[in-house]
Amino acid sequence: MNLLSKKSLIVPAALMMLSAGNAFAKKNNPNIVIIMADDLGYADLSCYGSKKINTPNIDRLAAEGVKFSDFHSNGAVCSPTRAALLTGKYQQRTGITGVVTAASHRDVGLDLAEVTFADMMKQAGYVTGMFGKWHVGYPEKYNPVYQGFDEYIGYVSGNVDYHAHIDQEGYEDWWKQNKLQKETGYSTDLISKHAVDFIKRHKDEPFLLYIPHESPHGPMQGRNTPAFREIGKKKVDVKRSREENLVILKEMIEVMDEGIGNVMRTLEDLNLDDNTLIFFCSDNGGAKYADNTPLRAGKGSAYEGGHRVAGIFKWKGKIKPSTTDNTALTMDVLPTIADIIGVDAPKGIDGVSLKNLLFKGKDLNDRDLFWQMNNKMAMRSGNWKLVYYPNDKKAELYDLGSDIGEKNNLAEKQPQRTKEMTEKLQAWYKEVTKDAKKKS
Ligand SMILES: [Ca+2]
Repeated sequence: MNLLSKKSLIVPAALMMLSAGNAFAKKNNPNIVIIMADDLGYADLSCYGSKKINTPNIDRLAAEGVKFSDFHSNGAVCSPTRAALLTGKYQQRTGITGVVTAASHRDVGLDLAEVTFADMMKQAGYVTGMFGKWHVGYPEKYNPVYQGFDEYIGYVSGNVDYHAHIDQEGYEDWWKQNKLQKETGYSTDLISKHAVDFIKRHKDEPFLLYIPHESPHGPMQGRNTPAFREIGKKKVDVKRSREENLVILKEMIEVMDEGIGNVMRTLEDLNLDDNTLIFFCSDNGGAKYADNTPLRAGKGSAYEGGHRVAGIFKWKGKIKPSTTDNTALTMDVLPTIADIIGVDAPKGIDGVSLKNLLFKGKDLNDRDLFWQMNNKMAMRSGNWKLVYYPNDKKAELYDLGSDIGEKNNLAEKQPQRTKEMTEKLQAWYKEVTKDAKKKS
């Protein structure tokens, strides 16, 4: 869809008619809630093995839904995964292949011509709200309200001071719709509060609620950590021991879990939980203080620790509680929603619907999956994992079935498989970047 045709969707009169008609026709369509943690370690939830961090509410989502052991973020850092979530495509097609940084990317953003899941659902008659981190464009013209979200409160950078709401470069960064607006509070609590308020206000109509949390991305700040960023000043580091930071990390994740619990209870109190799909994931692997056990490396890496993340879908009465080792990616969320609400997904997407897996336990068809971040690339074909460094033309091959920690490089023992996978990975990269203008 080009920019012109997308813009034609937002002609107010036409949209009002469309919304009214669809809202009536699809009154029983499920509400969709998408919750994304930021830089959460694979083992930083108790339901994924943490012995230190208590996440009873996310644990309940996992116990009452489908818990993936092999879910992946499309990127190993923030912005690329968000571009893939929003569009259902490999992010390379959108040009957002790296972090949209506060220092060097203040004038780029996700092209408005991209059709996001919010555009798709708005067109299907949903009211759409987003509370939290955007990170696919700083300028006002790339604000979420121009990408299908009726309501937006949050920040557009990669991270803000949790109290002062100032980005790494010293810019004020807390928005209500497309305007900067100061608000007092701890960002994780504000995000949860606005999400709950949105549900209460829209309980009588189908809604999409996107909750991209700041937690547990740095800066490491709990509810009572004083603000330390100031407008006009670049970020400063607070000196603390690793142990002190681990205490704060635990609080950051537990406060997010508490807010997710408030969202879940609000849905239950309003008798919406049997008509609401909730999805939870992280945007990439855990960073410096995270626990990614048993995976190798973490955020930014082409090893599993960079991109294998928690992934949970819950829908009371529709999804039978279970665990699955099917491999899925962030870009599968959009086509899954399209399939569930009965609309056509936008053309040219790469993700696949997980509906039959979620509802019927039917395994996904085999498919090759690919990652690329700066000078690192990776590919999965079943349990085979290729890690490739294009600058050095160096390939590593792992059998995740017996070596989840990617310790035993089999590239020399299996030259043919390594060669074939490398060629497929290179062909994929050529294809997904052929029409894309690189933005980050
Ligand atoms: Ca992140």
